[in-house]
Formats: sequence, structure tokens, C-alpha cells
Amino acid sequence: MPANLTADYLAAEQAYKQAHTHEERVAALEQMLATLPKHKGTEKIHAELKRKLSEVRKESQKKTGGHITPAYFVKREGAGQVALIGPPNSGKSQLLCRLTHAHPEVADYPFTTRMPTPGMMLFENVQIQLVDTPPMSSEFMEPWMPQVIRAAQISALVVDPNNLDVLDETELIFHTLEGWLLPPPKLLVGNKLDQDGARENFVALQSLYGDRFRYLGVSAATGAGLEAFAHETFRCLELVRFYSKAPGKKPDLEVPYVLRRGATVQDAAAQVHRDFGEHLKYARLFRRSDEPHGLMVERTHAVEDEDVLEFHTA
Ligand SMILES: Nc1nc2c(ncn2[C@@H]2O[C@H](COP(=O)(O)OP(=O)(O)OP(=O)(O)O)[C@@H](O)[C@H]2O)c(=O)[nH]1
Ligand SMILES: [Mg+2]
Repeated sequence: MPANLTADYLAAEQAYKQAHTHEERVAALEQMLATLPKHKGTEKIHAELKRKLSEVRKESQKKTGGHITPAYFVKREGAGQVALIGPPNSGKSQLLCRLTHAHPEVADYPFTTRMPTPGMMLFENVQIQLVDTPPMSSEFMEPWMPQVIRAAQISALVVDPNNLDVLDETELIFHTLEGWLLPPPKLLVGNKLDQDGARENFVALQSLYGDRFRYLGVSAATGAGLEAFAHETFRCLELVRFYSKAPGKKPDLEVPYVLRRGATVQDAAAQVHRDFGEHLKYARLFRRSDEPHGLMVERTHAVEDEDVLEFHTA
């Protein structure tokens, strides 16, 4: 693997590994081709990508549905999609700005954001998609908010603990989600902790809600707590990363495959290659710890984060 693959290329490769539909695969492969550095060392990869692309294009032409997607719909990319929800002015857009390359409008008045805006956040080597959303308040809520929240795997509620109405705002959002039969947010984010008293107010909020959520104090303005935010969202998504390796070769540790926690070696094999999925006999497990290397594991073995797997077929 040449060392000079760009971050854009690696992001596209991750999107490819995570793709669920033919269209997603085509889009990711096109992106990989567009971002692949062009020199002698990448000729093979280039040819391989072109071959895959024409294969997937053929597949996708076989079964195109032809339905219209609404404008608020955000196509999933990366390992997981997280909706940033919250009351007006809590700093959702500022958070997206700091954590991704997206440029949503940030302003000191409420109801700035009118449409969902996606951005890709990097946690270690995992791309997580954040979706900034319009505010939820008693004054107004976009009628399609439930669809946007439902489309994401989880939501993170962003509040400003110094706002005098923070409790009413938070309660309103919980009740609204309940009414829509949506799961509560996994993560409660106290933003603007750079402001005087915000930390204390956030602690008070935490003691009120107890262990209903995971909590994270951040400042989207200064960047404090944002690394922890990325880690915490990865945990809340309940994902495991794995890498595949060929016998006698080193694994490619740059771009992981990602599965739901609880997935098995059989699921992992199927994700890497259809042949592995269909003919898997066993796998050898390598970990980056001091456990014995190359341990034989059965198909039903649960994959753990950062496993390296070598698939053996019958
Ligand atoms: N002091 C401080 N101000 C912040 C922080 N994050 C955001 N702000 C400010 O808060 C205001 C609102 O930020 P936005 O990101 O637009 O808030 P929002 O939640 O997207 O607002 P809506 O789109 O209206 O829902 C802006 O003036 C930001 O500069 C922070 O961490 N600290
Ligand atoms: Mg906004």
C-alpha cells in the first residue's frame, strides 16, 4: 500500500467499505478514483478500482428503483450517522463546524439552521457522519424532524447549560421524541462550557437526569472536550472495528471495516468478500495485545474492536 494516500482517499475507501447499496458503492468508488494520487505506485490500485466500478455499475443498473428522495434526507456515509439535535442557539452548527469540514451557518440568533447539514468527523481511523439539524422548540419545529432523527443510528442532544430555559427546552425535546416514538438521545452534550458557571449548571443537569444518558461537556468555541466527543459518539454507536489480512501478509490497518457490536466472524467474512461469507470454515484472530497470535476462532465468535482476522475457506 503506497504511503501517500490522502485523507480524502481514505475517507472514500471507508465509505466504500461501509456502503449498503449499489449506489453508495458507485459513489464511493468514483470518489476513490478521483482522490487517488496518480503515479507509478498507484497504477495497480487505479486499474482495480476501475474494474470494480464497472462491475458495481452493471449491478446497480439491474435494479434501480427510481423513487424520489426528499430534500431533508441525508444519505448515510461512513461508519454511523449521528443527529445533532437541540434547542435554538445551543451551538449545534458551531459543533459541526469544529468537528468536520462542513460549513453550516453559525449565528447569535435562533433558528439559523433550516435544513439538515452533514459532515464527516474522524475518530482515530473511523469516519462518523454528524448531521446538524434545525432547532427543536415550542415555537416551531420542522414537520420532517422525526424522519431525520429516525434515519440516524443515534442522536446527541446539544444544550447550553447557561440558558435560563435549558430545563424546559430539554424536557420539551424529550416529550416530543417520546410522542414521535423515537428513542431518547444517547448523549447529552453541554456546550459553551467556556462561559462562567456553565460547568456548574451542567453538573446540576446531570444530577437531575442521573444515568439516563452519557454526558459530555464541551466548548465548540475553544475546542475543549471535542476529542472526547468523537470517542464518546463512537462508543454510543456500539461499533467494532476489524481488519482483514491474508495469510503471511500484513493487514491494512489504515481503514477498518466496521460492524455492530455483537457481530460474528461470519458477519465479518461476509462483509470482506462474498466468497469468504459463503465458504468460511474458520478464521485466525490476531490482536494488538500480547495474547497468542493467530488463535483459531469459529464462525460464531463475536468480533471485538480492533480485531485482525484472517479468513480461511473450505
Ligand atoms: N461562548 C460560546 N459560544 C458558542 C459556543 N458554541 C456556539 N456558540 C455561539 O452560540 C451561537 C449559536 O451557535 P449556533 O451554532 O448557530 O447554534 P445552533 O444550535 O446551530 O442554532 P440554531 O441553528 O438556531 O438551532 C453563536 O453565536 C455561536 O458563536 C461555545 O462553545 N461557546
Ligand atoms: Mg444551527
